[in-house]
Amino acid sequence: MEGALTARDRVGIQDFVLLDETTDAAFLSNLKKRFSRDLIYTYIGTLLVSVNPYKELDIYNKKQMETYMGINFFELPPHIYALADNAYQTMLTEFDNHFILISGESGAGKTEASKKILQYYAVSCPSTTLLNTVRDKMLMSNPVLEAFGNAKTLKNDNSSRFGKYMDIQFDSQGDAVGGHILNYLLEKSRVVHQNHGERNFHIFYQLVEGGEDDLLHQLGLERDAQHYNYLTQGECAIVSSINDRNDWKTVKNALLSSPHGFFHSVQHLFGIVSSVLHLGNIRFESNSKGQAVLANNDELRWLLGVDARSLQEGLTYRKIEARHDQVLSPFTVDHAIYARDALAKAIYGQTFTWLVNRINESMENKDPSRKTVIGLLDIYGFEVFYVNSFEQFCINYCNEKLQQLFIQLTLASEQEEYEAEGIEVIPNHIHTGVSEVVLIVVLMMILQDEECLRPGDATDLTFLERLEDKMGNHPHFVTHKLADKMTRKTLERGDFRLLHYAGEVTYCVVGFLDKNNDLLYRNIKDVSLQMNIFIFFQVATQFKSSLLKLTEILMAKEAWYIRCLKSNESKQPGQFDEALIRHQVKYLGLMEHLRVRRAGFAYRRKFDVFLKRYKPLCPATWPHWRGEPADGVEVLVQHLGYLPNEYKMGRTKIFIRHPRTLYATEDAFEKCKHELGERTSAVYYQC
Ligand code: AOV
Ligand code: MG
Repeated sequence: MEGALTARDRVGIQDFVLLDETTDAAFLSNLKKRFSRDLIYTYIGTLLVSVNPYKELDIYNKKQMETYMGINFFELPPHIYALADNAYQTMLTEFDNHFILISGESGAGKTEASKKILQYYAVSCPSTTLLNTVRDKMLMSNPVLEAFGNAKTLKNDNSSRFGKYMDIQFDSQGDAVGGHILNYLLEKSRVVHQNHGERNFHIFYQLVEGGEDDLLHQLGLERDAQHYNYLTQGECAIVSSINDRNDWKTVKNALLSSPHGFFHSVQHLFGIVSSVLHLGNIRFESNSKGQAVLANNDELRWLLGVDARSLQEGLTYRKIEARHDQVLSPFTVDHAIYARDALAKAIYGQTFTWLVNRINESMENKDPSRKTVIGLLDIYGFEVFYVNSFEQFCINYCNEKLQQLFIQLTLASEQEEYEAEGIEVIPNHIHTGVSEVVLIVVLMMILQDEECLRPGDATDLTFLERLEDKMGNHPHFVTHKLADKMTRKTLERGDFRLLHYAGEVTYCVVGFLDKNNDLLYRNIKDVSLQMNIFIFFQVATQFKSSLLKLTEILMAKEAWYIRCLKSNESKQPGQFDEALIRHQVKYLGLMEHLRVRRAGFAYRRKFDVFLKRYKPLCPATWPHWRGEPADGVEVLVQHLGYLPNEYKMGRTKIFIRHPRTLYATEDAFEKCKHELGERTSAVYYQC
């Protein structure tokens, strides 16, 4: 006992469910104690809390992976491998679908977590040479998509600028047989504009810094990021934590070495990337009539597969359809720049979609036999900058939606399950209603679409005025008219503030309608069609419906959660910023989750599943129980000496209050399995 207490004191408690008191202070103190010993993982039941260490820890090697393979969740110290393994084992034994929801704000460690899980499955699943190729493709997809979809922001040097949901498909033996990626709303505006201290997508710098002399020569590129308008607006092309040359090699190898050479069009891909850079260097000047003309046209010849004349025309004239005719109306310089940037964004966005499609084709499972999946969700985290625009609006809405899903799935389902099982346990009032902000944002999106479609005089400001009319008095929505009264903080005209679950964010409405429309001028559209580029309308609404679909996909699966916490804002190892972490613990609802887990039962299993596993522990249930599974479970737990307050029998499941009761049963099972040898597992898996 003495020894156990000392160990607890030293490394903290591995599962918050076992904390003596469920106060914020106790929670934070346990987290801090563990963090100071590089123990970044802690459980709340089966939920995994992870604190970003901002340094490499020696806990992700093959030996560690092997240690966690096939173990019971609570047997070893908390680890992301334990969660990955538990989801995998449960999928195999119960033959159903699962997903792992990884959440947390920008820079908290979501993408790293999803990579660790993928690597774990790559190593731990049984393998054959054929299946290795599927696995390689899945692993290979990471550096490629990160190069094209991630960028340095002020929050994170490798920030995901798209949402990613990846299904890993397994056959009944547990072999990974296929994969599929769904991607969400790439932040295309970054292609043409970066805020101070931020960069464009990694691939541009990788190509310019790391590309071989021959390749750069063929593409007409200079080996100097400073030469490109689209790479220098953030004034930080070189970042000490990023090695673009090395990353180039990794990405290129991933693209070229992919099995079956499905990336035969790699050269074309780099051609498109370089076209975007050349496009960005096209400048315009005003002629004597105030019309835009190209100031330099030597860049045009480097633009892949596009007729230079029609592009030049498209960038400087607008084609208007008259009754039986077409009229060319000249652009001003501002319009021309707008048209150029719109084209660059469209090209890049479409290239990204093309990449995802190629990766999906290569990972496609050709075998129609039954399979189960584990889905991995890694999206862009909640973010607040000095100036927040349409992109943050969409990203934060997405996080708000997922937080709502988390609450719905965990707290509400916990309550619903107890109710369905006829068990009364939860004294706390749990708020499970639709988030206020989600409702506001949906209304905003409807109004925004209306404004976008309104001919004539709709502007960002008229949109904001309509918002004020509709929602002027809403406590979660504040504009400059009401700012002083409501929050005593002033807002600029053109700003509005939303009170998100993770804090308040002030958005600048400038550019909202335009970014939502994502339009290309008519004749630029014609040019883009030569490159097979699609045009999207009403971005926010489309995003909303794709998130709705995602929610449906997730709701049909069994959920596992990883909640990532950012340890400090300066991306430094060893710094535990208490205020920052307390804030995240609060808005991620971790204390609420803990209280619910404590009020209820830490473990639950269907009667038949529980009986299947543990029946060797009781002579009356072994080798066969002839009656109802519930009665068998009752006989079994009586035999094991469970006290009445340690468990409850629901309608279809047994609920065990405390993990330690289960540990004891598991220990007994392991011992018994050992004694009975192969026979037990054979019977267990047969059922
Ligand atoms: P994010 O995915 O949550 O942010 P990342 O997973 O990219 O955040 O993590 C940010 C950085 O933190 C990484 O580049 C690593 O340097 C470090 N890091 C995170 N997890 C670990 C870990 N387990 N061990 C060591 N270092 C880690 V965003 O995509 O911006 O929302 O949109
Ligand atoms: Mg990320």
